[in-house]
Amino acid sequence: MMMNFVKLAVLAMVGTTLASPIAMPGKSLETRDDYCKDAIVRKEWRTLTNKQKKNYIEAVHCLHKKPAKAKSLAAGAVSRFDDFQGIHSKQTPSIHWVGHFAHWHRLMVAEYEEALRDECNYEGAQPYWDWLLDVESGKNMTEWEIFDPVTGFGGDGPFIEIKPEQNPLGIEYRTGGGCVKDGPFTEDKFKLNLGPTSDYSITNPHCLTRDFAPDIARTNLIRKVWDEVLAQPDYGSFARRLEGLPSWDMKNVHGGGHFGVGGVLGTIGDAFNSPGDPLFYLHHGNLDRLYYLWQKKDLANRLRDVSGPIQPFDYLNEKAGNVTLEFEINMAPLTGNIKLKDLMSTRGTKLCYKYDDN
Ligand SMILES: [Cu+2]
Repeated sequence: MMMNFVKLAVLAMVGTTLASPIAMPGKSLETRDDYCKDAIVRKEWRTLTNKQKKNYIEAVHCLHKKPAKAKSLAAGAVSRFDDFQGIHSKQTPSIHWVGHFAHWHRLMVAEYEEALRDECNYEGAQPYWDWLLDVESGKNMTEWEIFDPVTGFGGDGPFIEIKPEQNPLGIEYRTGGGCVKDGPFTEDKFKLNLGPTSDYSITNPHCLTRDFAPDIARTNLIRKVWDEVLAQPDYGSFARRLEGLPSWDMKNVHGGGHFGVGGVLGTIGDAFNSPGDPLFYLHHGNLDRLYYLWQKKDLANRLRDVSGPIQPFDYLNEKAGNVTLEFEINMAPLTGNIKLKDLMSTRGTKLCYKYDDN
């Protein structure tokens, strides 16, 4: 409601022809959600046509063939696709269970989307994956459209036995673990160069793995948890509920996607190397959509509301303070420093996209 008044005020001030971005003197930009006028529209994967799906997958392959630009960051990176995995790997210890979790990943997905568009002629927006639809369908994971070998990302790997000490999160029912068997990202077509160890100075070509854990998906990717995230009264509690805990004591949608698909041995379940699975960007696209849906419930305030610890798990601020709008995310050398206030709006000064359902 509040936002409608703000919008009306803006329209009254500048007239009704808002063809180009107009800076509002005296009004800080982080409170605006309509700065960019030609926002691209992010859609749910299954709503794309087969041609659009093909174009997206081809653009990912294209990025995977372009030479790396950020070798100073991870010398083992070979491709532009690796660049993004490298920046996440390097910063993993400082971007999870912190106040800037949602903004950091929002920016990463947007930069990836921009690379697909600018460097690989992809004309669409970054799609997202609404896993609630799959879980609620009651179908087996192997039948979910997103894993289709022809129109999706391919499915599980073959089952690999593990020892209990390999499974600190106690993921009980797994069906895979090996190299993805079908679809566009099998070993012959697509190799990861960084990981699985933390030495990113070496190039280590290996396959994309998946290790479906259907019970993790089925119990975490549910509307009850989604609604709990949406019901949080402020950003700090929102971010905390979004990430949950690094255990299954609290069901959570972030871990549900990573470990439901990645299990114990799958790439997307590896906290450092998870962006090696192209599905990462659709999962985080959906989490970003959730962030926007939450913001929209009280947009005027939530375009300015940030908090949460600078240091991981430092919810009592014993080590450092909370992030503020002036807090800077550093994705160098992929992007320069960017303040949280420039990432609050998906249609602000830095970002320019929206979602199909809001
Ligand atoms: Cu992450």
